[in-house]
Amino acid sequence: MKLKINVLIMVTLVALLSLSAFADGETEINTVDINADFSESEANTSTPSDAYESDKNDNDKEPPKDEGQDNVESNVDAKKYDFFADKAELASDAFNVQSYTVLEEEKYNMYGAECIMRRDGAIGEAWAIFEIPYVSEIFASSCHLPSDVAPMSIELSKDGATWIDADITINITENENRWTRIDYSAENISGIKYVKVIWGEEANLQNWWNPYFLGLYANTEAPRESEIIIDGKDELYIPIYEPYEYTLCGRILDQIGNDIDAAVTWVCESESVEVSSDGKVIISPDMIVGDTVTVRAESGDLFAEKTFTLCASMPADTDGDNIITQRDIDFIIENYGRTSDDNNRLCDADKNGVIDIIDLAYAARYMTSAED
Ligand SMILES: [Ca+2]
Ligand SMILES: [Ca+2]
Repeated sequence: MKLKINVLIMVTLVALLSLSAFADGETEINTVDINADFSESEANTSTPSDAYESDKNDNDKEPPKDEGQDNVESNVDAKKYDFFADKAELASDAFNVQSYTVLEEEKYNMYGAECIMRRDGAIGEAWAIFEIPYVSEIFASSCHLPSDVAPMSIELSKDGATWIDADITINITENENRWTRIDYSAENISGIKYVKVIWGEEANLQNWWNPYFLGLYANTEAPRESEIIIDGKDELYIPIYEPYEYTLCGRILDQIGNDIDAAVTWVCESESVEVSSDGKVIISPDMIVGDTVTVRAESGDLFAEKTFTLCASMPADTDGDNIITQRDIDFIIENYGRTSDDNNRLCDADKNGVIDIIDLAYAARYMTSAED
């Protein structure tokens, strides 16, 4: 019921607005059926949805146009962009935003848009976030009451938590007989996964639906190697009895933080350890506990360095965190009765070649009760 009332108010206001906007114009007065079933209109999303699917599969297109509508009047060449969004359902997150199917009689005023986003019936803060991994360029448009033009803003984020202002170019087009259109474009974006569209503060607090967001288009860049991460703690724990071998673990990330399936090459100049190019660490018998070793991971022009402190590990510490916890006990029990091999050798605390009661008792004796 409340929705219905809101809808009636909105439709009435739009009707009044249309009359006002066209009073001096070429008398294209919108006729609005105030009995129109809004919920049915809202539910009718099959066409825009189909259009979106079709757009997604088309690599070289213009924003969707209505037949006979001069939809794109922008100075921006929209051809190079892929369609991304014109409704809230396509957002990964949104606040105070709804999708609205543009009425036939509104389409001229809305530059031919079939569906738009607008505030969800309440003035004030409103935004929508779109996930566009590797976005490199943006083109967006909004439509404003001529008497109430407050440009939207666009923010960008790599992780969805920290946001920066997009460096956007704004082009405002005033039209005597239509709502004012604003086009937004931004280029040279890199390392970004999320685009946030934020509604501006309009002067007229009655017009909660203003502005209409017409759509978002974007281009993307190719993933590329951007950063090397060397995993592991700062301490390199060496089991007391053996085994002189560790494999360093490094990962290559692209510009938005996704793993790239490529190997790093390891380099280390140290007297305490030898490191093979694939990351295998051989400990010298002369190793001194407390020595530090700096390793370098390389891939192309990228590199990362990390300094480890060499420490003596505890027998029966099966996971290298240098404390004995229930996790180590569980792993010893899992391997109980087996002979020592590459996978379970750290369970063999006394190094007699078998994982048995001695190893379990040792681990139990030195277990730290708290997991931390
Ligand atoms: Ca442990
Ligand atoms: Ca043993």
